[in-house]
Amino acid sequence: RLNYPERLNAVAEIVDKHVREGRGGRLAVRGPGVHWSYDDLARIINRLANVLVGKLGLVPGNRVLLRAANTPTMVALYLAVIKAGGIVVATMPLLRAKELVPIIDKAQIALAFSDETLITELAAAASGNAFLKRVVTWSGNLGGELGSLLDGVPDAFEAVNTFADDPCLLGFTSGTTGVPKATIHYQRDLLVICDCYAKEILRADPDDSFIGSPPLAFTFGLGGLVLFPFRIGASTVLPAKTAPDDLARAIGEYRPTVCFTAPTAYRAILARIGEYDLSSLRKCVSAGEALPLPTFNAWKEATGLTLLDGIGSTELLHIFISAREEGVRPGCTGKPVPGYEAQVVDDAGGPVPNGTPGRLAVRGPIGCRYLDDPRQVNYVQHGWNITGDTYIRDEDGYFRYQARSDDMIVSAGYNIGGPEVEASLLAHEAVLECGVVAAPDPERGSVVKAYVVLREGHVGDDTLRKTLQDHVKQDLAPYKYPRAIEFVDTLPKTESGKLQRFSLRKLAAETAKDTRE
Ligand code: 3UK
Repeated sequence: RLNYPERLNAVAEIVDKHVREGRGGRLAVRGPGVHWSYDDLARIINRLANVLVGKLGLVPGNRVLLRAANTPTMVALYLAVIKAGGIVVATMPLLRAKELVPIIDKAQIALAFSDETLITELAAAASGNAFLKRVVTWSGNLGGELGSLLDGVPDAFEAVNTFADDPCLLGFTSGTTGVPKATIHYQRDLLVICDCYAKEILRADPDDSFIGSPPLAFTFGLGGLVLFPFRIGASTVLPAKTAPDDLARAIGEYRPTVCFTAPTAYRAILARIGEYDLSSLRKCVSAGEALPLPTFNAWKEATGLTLLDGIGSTELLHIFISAREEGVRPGCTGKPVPGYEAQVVDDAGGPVPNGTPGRLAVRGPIGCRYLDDPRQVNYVQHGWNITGDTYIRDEDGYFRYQARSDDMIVSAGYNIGGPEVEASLLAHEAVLECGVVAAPDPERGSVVKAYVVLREGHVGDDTLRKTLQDHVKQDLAPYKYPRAIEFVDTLPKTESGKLQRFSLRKLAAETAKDTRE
């Protein structure tokens, strides 16, 4: 399956191949004002690669920062850099100058591209920076400064004859503390995730059309919205906006068949499901955080579709444990993706028995390689990738998520996973969203504290607090119930759709301190 030649340029395999083999007329990219065939896409990539090499002096191995929402130009630039043998560093659109600086410095970026709408923070980061020499902007589709550079540039560009193990992207992790970590990925990795996860689990076909919300700077989005569709000659849809409501409307408008987003977006769409036409969808993938059983059930009931849960990471590029359409075990993430092995281990790295919680260890065709980072030894131990998640493997080989290992709540000697309590709360009709973390407590060390966003029409008072506590006590081992419940309007989320547990924990610690004083 993964016998790639020694020399491999991923873009030649995922875009040019379709042109070469007579499929160039097929649809590749749709978006506002854009309807590109594979012929169009290949030509645009070639022209951009000619700009990169001919006008901006890119040589293979150079790192190029890209900054934009998920637009057709962003996709084309991403692939042009790789076709020219460069290394892409894509940044999350919402990052501020002070968050961009460490990325520029760590990756030693000399050349950057930015959509005009996102230039302010990049310009601030670039000013006085020792590495960044040139920032090119564009507007709309291939317009503005980039458009001028494209004038008169030839349509042909021979893919740089890279090695399969030449680096082609640096994925920065969204860590909450310290210097950001950059994970190195190689030309072949881009094909590996298509040929393992997408081919064996997702099983889309060339007539499928993909849509979703994760930014391309998040490798969940890169795979789901670019590499997976293009590998098989299917198409991708890039709507202007991708908040849950916009995504749901775009599904009605473009009628795509495959959707990639995070559980929180599926919940937000469910809350207003009557307003949308989702009838074109046939496959829906959920990743980024645990998929609670009530969300899985509600999606099934509302759409008839099985949400395909999968855990992936920036370190391993994409999903390595996944549910599959046949034999889904709701409440579990699933089984290792073909090509990968997974086990649950103790602190010494030895496997624990089935049914016992421990650290998730994974190995397969892609492994974690940080760029010049002492934290490499934390992620890779004895040849296994330690993802930082606590899991239980059951008798049948299904992996059940517990929590990020750092997030496990220890209360009066019990280990409690916040996500399990969240899933229980979400099954109650009053609860729209929730986050469960440890709050410091003088007697128990910590107590379970829930932050709850209510659905319209419910009032957050002591009666409801008691009702929710009783609900959890009925549903789970009683010691897991949230001793503290706070009703809030929103929960802090990252740009990739993850609950910021760190912020909630901090809040819980501050509140606990205030009430003690
Ligand atoms: C958590 C999940 C439970 C888990 C990602 C798909 O999320 C991605 O990458 P990140 O580097 O975060 C990795 C961590 O996120 N997680 C992700 N998916 C699940 N936890 N169930 C899930 N289904 O803690 C993991 O260690 O941001 C996801 C594809 C590519 C990705 N980069």
